[in-house]
Amino acid sequence: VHDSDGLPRIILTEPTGSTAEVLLYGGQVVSWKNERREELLFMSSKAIWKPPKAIRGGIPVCFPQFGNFGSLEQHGFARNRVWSLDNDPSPLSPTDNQSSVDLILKSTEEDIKMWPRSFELRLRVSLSAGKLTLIPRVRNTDGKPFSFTLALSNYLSVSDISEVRVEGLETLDYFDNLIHRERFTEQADAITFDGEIDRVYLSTPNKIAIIDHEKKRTFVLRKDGMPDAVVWNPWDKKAKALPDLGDEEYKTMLRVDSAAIETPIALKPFEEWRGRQEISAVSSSYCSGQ
Ligand code: TA6
Repeated sequence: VHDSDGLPRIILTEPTGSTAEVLLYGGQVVSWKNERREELLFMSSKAIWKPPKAIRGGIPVCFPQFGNFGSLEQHGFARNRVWSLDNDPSPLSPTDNQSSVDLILKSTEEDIKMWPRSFELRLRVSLSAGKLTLIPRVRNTDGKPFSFTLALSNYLSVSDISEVRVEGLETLDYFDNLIHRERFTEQADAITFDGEIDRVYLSTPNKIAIIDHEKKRTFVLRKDGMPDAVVWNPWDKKAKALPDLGDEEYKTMLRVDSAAIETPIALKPFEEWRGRQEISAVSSSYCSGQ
């Protein structure tokens, strides 16, 4: 664990030389570099690395509420809390602690005032060659059932948003956050970007490809237990309105979240939900539709 700008972080390494950095603050991945030391995740140059502000970039964890789909603050409070190292990650298999870390956030008295349920939120972050895996788990440690919505907000670094295509969401229904969450159906071919987009795609397949032609790189997002996917780019007007995002930085980011939003996840007392997402970054040889 090493401590720069006052926020303790864990650095994961693996034999081919890629690295990842995870903060205890927010349980947030803030960097994932490939073996050529290229940063694969977007981090705003104006991100505010100071609690209680959420850091704009990497992979914020939105829990127990996504967006303002509920009564809590935007995106819940897990991303604004300091998590701890989880010394009892069972029943997940033990891992070598060089390329994997287990974090935990337990509800506090403070939290219970805001969201009167007691929970244990765990996150395993594992790094392997060309792949970053996140396994979120939520255990209901309360005496009564509760439900939650959740998202892993993957800020991906792209060369030029107008050169990016997303495959895997064609023909799906989505909520459009820009039009009072009205429901639409996606067209039949890949999504491209020429303006602000803020959508929650529903019941998506487990594989979504984000193809960045210029950087000759494709991200493949595979997910289980999180049926929905958020696609967000603020574009120019919103980017200027966000104090923690550079005015031009919408051009080099795309957020594609693994999420459970439309159908909140319901847990009985002492039941545990587990999700999984894998992001892999593959080179130019990847042709779409594979
Ligand atoms: O759908 C994603 C979204 O809710 C957008 O509406 C936008 O608000 C974005 O998240 C950023 O939210 P944040 O609280 O991180 O500034």
